[in-house]
Amino acid sequence: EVGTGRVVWFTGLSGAGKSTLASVLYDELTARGVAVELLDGDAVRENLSKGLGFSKQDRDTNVRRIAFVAGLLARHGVTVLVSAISPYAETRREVLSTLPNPTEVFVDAPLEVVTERDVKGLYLKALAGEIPHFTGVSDPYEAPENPDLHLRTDRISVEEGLRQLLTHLGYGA
Ligand code: GGZ
Repeated sequence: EVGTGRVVWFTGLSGAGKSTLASVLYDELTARGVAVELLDGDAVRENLSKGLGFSKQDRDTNVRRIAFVAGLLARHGVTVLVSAISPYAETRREVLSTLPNPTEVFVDAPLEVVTERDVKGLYLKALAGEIPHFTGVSDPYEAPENPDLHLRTDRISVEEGLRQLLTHLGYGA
């Protein structure tokens, strides 16, 4: 292997705070001079996974593509932050097992909380039946049973989440 990269994989419901936490971690690591890259669900689906939908097969394809790219980067010393719902436990387990130095971060807020937040108005639409296969509403989310880090974003601030991430990853506060 070349370099000492790693993959930090954020999983959780839409609106739980994956992108927010990945983004503040990205900024902090960048400020510390770490070579870091962010593979965020939205950007990935606009580019690498354009045309994929939300069936189990398409979500698994999306997750496997992300893991493939994350692995290439990590093996060249990059710290890769992945933010994707990645709802299927078995698929996460499978792809994480192929990645160097994987960390699974469960970004967790109860469905009532993310529905209440509804940053993008998607839950309102999903609950009205306007978005089929919406994770947590009409499609499964299989929570990690043993995540490396479990962040309850309804109980802790973004700053506290960042602090726990940095500590867990060995960067101190
Ligand atoms: C879940 C959906 C759906 C459905 C569109 N189910 O909060 P967002 O808006 O910005 O992020 C969600 C994103 C999910 O893409 P991922 O690539 O992370 O999902 S997966 O890992 O399962 O492949 C949400 C939006 O797309 N979105 N339709 N039906 N989220």
